[in-house]
Amino acid sequence: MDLLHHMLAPVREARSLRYFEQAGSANDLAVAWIREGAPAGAVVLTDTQTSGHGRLGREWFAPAGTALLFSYILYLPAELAAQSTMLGALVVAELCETLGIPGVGIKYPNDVQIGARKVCGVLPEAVALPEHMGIALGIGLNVRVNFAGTPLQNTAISLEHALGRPLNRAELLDTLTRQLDHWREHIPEGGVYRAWHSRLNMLGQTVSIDTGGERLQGIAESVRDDGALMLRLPGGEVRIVTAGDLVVARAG
Ligand code: BT5
Repeated sequence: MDLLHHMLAPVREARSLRYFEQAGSANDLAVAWIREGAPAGAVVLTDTQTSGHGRLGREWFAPAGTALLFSYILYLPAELAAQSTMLGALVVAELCETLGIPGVGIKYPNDVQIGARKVCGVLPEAVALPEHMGIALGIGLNVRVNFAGTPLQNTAISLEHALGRPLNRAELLDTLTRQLDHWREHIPEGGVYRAWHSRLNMLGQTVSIDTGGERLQGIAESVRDDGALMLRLPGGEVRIVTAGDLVVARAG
């Protein structure tokens, strides 16, 4: 077990940490903590979740003892809140690179991939406060999830399988949260956006995207700092797409 109390000591030295062996959802607990006045940088960590979720209420699969499931609390002006997704994906991509894993990239809008497989999903949930937004930045990182025989076996991957050696989740959490502290200061000057954008792995490719009602296909040209995708349609027109699920159709 790599989330034992003493292993989390370095994390606790740097921030307020609430750790649960089991919770409904780390994000839900962090949202409640924001309403109680949580300090920036505070973290809710859980070994397993009974209602861990992704976007649109999708289930997040993470058996006990296999994943890093946490929610990092930060406060941003409303106009920068969209960059919290970028912040989360950036620190995980950086971690993978530092570990020496090849083929790391970010798939718009919120996945970190190794090759074409998802190793991490990011889900920010915002609370509107009088002066700014409180954000519970949920991160689900597969450390040693065994996907064999699950519906995710061809689309998901775990860090230890990519790396071929064991990792310690408490150490990974310490690294990630320190990088979150560091990079969140660089959101206002565009540093996070630039570092995130340079890691996008689907730019220039033909993608199809479900915008919630409409299915569009085109070339993913760029993503703006407000998180909107610029999609060049077959007729040449560029459409600004603000949300949706992106499928890479083929290499462009
Ligand atoms: C996400 O949603 O990728 C965001 C996941 C965020 C999870 C964290 S854990 C801590 C915090 N507390 C929470 O309750 N949530 C956050 P989305 O883009 O909607 O992707 C969900 C889809 O990814 C599912 O429908 C599956 O297809 C796939 N999926 C589920 N579990 C996966 C896993 N462990 N690895 C890779 N893919 C997975």
